[in-house]
Amino acid sequence: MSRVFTRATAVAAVVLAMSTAAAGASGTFLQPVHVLHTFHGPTTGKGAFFGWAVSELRDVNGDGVTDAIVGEVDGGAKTRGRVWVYSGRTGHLLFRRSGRPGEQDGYAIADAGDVNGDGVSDIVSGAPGQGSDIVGHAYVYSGADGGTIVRLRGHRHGDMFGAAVSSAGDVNGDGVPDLLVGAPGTGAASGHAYVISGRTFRTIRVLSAHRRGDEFGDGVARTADLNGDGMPDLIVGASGKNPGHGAAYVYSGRTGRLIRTWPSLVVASTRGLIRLLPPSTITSPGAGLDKAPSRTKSRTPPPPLRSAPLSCSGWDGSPPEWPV
Ligand SMILES: [Ca+2]
Ligand SMILES: [Ca+2]
Ligand SMILES: [Ca+2]
Repeated sequence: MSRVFTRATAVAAVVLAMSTAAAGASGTFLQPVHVLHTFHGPTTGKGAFFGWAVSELRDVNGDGVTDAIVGEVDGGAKTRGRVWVYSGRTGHLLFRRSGRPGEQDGYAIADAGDVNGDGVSDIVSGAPGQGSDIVGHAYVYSGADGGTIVRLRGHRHGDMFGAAVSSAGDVNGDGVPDLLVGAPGTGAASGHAYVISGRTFRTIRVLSAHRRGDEFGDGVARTADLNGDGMPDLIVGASGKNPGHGAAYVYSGRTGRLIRTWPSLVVASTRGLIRLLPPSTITSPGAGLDKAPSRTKSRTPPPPLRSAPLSCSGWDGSPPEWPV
């Protein structure tokens, strides 16, 4: 991968948009926001990249308030990577997990839904590691106690399995939420995205754009049921597609059929709205991206963002509705 590292934050903040409130302890924001909690990298300090990935998590401690997950991709001895889970109500740490040496656990994180059927949402965390001789992994941790439910292993060296993770929703209708794990690969690899059963952890389907260097799978997400078949559908980003532009692919969650392709880079999706970066912004992958995996860490400052992320209709792909 050729993109430079641009997310050097050591702080993750949970913020609530407000009309009048000023910025809190995290610093000064351009937008009017009220800072609810500020989480500092607790132990590992410089170079740990606490805050590399963040996600909300459906209430896991039963206080009725949504909780938070923070990834610390290089934290711990030998870049194990760490995953921190905090109470959204109090900001207190609920539990912490670590990967194995070199795994970079917490590179990507998401609410997995309740995979083990205990009534509490669980956590999926990507641990892709670095280097062409590394096979990536993805963990599913219990949201109730942080215990490891499963450690999934990639399929080949250098596949970066776990560089992006998401719940897939229940795409096979067995009542258990399934998983979506991206493996964009390195160098000229074409990349894949794996749809994995949340019940058996066997691969249901492998998605691929079959184009070398596309980095297909470096962003993954589930979305609403866009084709009306009653199953959630899936989005996969391929930022290397058409160098400097990227592409996004939407698949039927039920059949894996390609529904739509966008010639831009997926940032995030929710409820049928798909946020895209227009090509002119792709030179600054860390600016506003939810998932901007990069293997080349550099102190090079990012170039200025030349335009804003946009939202498109997930239903019909109609043009951007408003800047975000
Ligand atoms: Ca659970
Ligand atoms: Ca399922
Ligand atoms: Ca569907």
